Amino acid sequence: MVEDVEFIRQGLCLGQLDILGHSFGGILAQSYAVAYSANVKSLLLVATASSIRSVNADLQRVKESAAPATRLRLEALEALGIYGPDGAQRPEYRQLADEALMPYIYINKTPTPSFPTYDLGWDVMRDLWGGDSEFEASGDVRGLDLVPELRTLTIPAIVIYGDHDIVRDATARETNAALKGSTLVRLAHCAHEVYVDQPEKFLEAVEEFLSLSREKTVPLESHTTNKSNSMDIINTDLYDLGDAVARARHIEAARSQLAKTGSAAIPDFVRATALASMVEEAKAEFGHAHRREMELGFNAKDELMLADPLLLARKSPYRMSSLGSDLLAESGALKRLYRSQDLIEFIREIVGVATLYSTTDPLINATVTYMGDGDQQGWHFDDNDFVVSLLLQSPDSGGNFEYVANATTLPQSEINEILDGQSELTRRLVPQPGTLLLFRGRKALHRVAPVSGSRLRIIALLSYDTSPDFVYAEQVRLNALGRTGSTVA
Ligand SMILES: O=C(O)CCC(=O)C(=O)O
Repeated sequence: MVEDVEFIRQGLCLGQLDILGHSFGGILAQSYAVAYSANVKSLLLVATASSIRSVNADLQRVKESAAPATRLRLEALEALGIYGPDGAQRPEYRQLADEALMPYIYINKTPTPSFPTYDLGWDVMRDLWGGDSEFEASGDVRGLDLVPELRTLTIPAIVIYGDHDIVRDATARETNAALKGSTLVRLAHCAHEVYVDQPEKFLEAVEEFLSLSREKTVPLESHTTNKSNSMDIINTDLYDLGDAVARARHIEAARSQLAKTGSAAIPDFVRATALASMVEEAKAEFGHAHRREMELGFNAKDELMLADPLLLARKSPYRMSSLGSDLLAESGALKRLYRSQDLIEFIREIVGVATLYSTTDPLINATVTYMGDGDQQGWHFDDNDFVVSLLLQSPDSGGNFEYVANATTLPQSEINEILDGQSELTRRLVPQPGTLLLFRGRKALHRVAPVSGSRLRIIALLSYDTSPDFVYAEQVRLNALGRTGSTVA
């Protein structure tokens, strides 16, 4: 199919193309862009996916949400074989599959269901998609995963989908994260046929994207969240992430520090002007931060979850104030840095994971904590994979970051010593303002030692996860921010 597109491009003497692909067409558009990137000016991906893994997860959700009787009958027909002797899908199966799919196809303009007798190339469909179920692609497309190759592209791209789409948030975010600098647009009240359900909003997004991508000097910016250009924030004098050699050197240095010590400190990562604006932003919101004074357990993980109940019951003090992410402006330096694909890709390569995403949690994605005299944050493991901290302001003294890497597999006696402040494994860091600090908070037992003096310790905490749809438990939001919803209580 990719070769067919190229054949048509050449046959029509077209130059570089703006390619828009919807649904399966989007998979074809991505495959073409990967094979012929030099021929693609921009990529518009609508209600689509970048891996069959995600397609199958999307379809599974659709099937699971069908009425129980429909689902049972679909499965019974699947066991019998969904293709009839005429080589087409059995009409009853096709009708039930359409019924299950319909709420995800249109929500505004549901056409009168007529269930036409499909006159398609069933043989092609069967080879390509598979013959066992409409809800699992198991034919030739099985195993297709464009994500690694999409990461190598530098083509301007937009990913559009609906909030009622077959395509789940996680699927759209997978594509958005893979395509450097791409824009993500989630249309409200809109299902899979986005151009039918929300034609005006769809066209507006497409037109704005095309006009921005034509003005080469204007950085692409999202309708929603992904400000792509953060080079005015990152200190490119020291960290020129646009230069492949320099970038690889920084990644290697941080990676080896992480492997040796369980954390990687990247000093002066943000420009002095950006740091000053982040401090100002954080100070301006201090009055809205949630104050907590409580004792909490250390949130045991992995093997430690089976530890002695007495150890699990050990608590440490939390005295601090935290600002929810919803109170930081999306256009501010902190949020822009947090959401920047430049930063996310940089961290992803340092920590050596296949995928890394900002969290979809509305309250805990980029947060700020403030600690005054006597404040501290008790020993704990994090729920998400990676927290990256950026110290904004040092206190007069104290407030060191203490941690023990890979603590989830330590003997219980060692955990007791860590909690008692007696373990020799504990490392202490005194971060400086502007230092980006990476640590595997899910595996490292860590705390912030008591602060002293009148000057606040102010730190930004940027949460990332290898899964695109990570959100924190309500109890975590309640403990940290005193609320679970996005308005101040
Ligand atoms: O404030 C810090 O330095 C560390 C914060 C922390 O422990 C966390 O985010 O889990």
